[in-house]
Amino acid sequence: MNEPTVGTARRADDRMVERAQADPHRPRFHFVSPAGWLNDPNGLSQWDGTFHLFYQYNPYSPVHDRIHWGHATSTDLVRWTDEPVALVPGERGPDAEGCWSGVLVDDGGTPTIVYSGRHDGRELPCVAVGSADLRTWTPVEENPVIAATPPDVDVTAFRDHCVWRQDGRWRQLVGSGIRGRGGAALLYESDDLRSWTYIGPLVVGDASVGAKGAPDWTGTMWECVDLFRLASQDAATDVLVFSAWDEGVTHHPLYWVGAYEDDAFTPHRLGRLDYGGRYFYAPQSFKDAQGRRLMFGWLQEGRPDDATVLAGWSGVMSLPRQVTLAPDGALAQEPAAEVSLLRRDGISIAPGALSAGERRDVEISGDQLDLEIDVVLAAGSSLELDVRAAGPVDDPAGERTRLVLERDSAGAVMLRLDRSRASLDPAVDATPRSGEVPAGPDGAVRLRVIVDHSALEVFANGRPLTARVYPTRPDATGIELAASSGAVTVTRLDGWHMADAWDDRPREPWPTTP
Ligand code: DQQ
Repeated sequence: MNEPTVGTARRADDRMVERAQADPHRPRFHFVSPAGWLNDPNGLSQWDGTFHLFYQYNPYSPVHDRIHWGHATSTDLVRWTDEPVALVPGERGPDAEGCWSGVLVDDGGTPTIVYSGRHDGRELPCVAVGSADLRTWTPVEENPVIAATPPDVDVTAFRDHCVWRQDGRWRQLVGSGIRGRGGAALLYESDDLRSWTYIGPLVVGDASVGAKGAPDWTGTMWECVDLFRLASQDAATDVLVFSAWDEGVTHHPLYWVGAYEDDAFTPHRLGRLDYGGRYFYAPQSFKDAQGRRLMFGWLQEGRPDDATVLAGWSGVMSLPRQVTLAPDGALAQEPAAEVSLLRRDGISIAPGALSAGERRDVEISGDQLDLEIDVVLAAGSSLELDVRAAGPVDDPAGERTRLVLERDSAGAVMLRLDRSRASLDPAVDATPRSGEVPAGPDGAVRLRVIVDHSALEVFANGRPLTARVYPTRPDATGIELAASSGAVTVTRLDGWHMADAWDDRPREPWPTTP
């Protein structure tokens, strides 16, 4: 996303919903907005058993403009009901140019949103209180509740919030950056969510480390900061997730694993949250009633803006992911268990050993699939898994999205996404993606691949790679396995068709109370 625009569109294009529903690239079991624009997940929470997903939303057009908060609820995290739009930019005042990202907290029983109000081209923290059913939201008179950025700090930007209770008081992080240094999370404290005291920077990055745009470059501003504690068997670790931003460019989500103590966060290690980079951007997480740390992120588009406008919709919400601490101290992610509620008509096969150069069709096909594959890679071997495949493998008129797992002679395993032949449309993004996969000495990798039209979510031993693909051929539904080198053994392949999460009723850009 480039620097968001501030336009004045207030009238929906009347065929937008129809066009959105007819688009073959629109996912059928990921959450998408009724039509128009969707970006970050906001206000993730569970109240009396119901999950609430709010999101950055433009109900008028599929462009980032005068952002509202859309709202949907679910009891199982996969089938969602549209709720009335929660926040609408004011006619004037601190959020007249948009209600940007934020969180939902329980203020002694009162649902309360802390968000970034945009006005005069900059954002400041605002608060809105909700009715008991979380359907009606009223911005408070004190907005903006923090009227200026901290004195004596030359910030690159100041927006997005992480708010929690600590020692009987509220604490808040605001995403920011310090000019000439790097991204930052700024710490505040409050008794009432309305009046805030600046404590100082919790942690500041160093934008001079690494090449600008490298996959782990921390950027000049941190969007959507999210601080949480994760417990493993014998230790608790603090995690600070942020999305690295620089001069209008949304780079990628990263995380620090470290220790939060005494108003400071000591980073121990930096990790890439998702190897897809900007295709899993601005994530937010929450702890559900079972104690799981669940996360959603925004899958940005990979086709040009004019194609998106024609399509009538933009932006996909990821499936819910459970985040845990991996044995190597990094984060592990898997789709939440509820995703399997949508599985239908499974197949279970054990393809066994594949010799170098051998290629096999898998007897499941489609554009809504969930695959689980256990593979053992000998040193120097690689497995190719083609999804959304049409045509013979060497056919220039064919299409195929290729995932490659390769193990080098030293035993290191890489996951790669090759979209160079994913679409015959030359205008869509085809840049490759890759990242390291932790694997034991036996080279075993558990792969989970979820295909939902243009949305692709892949997990290799818990490391995710998310992307978008736009095949043009209606028959681009094939699945193929191949060993491109060395000895590869596929010990298990389970696959399912995935049911639609939506019925065929047209969705309303301005949903009414269900
Ligand atoms: N999107 C929001 C901002 C946030 C950015 C605006 C990240 O609050 O920084 O829609 O995608």
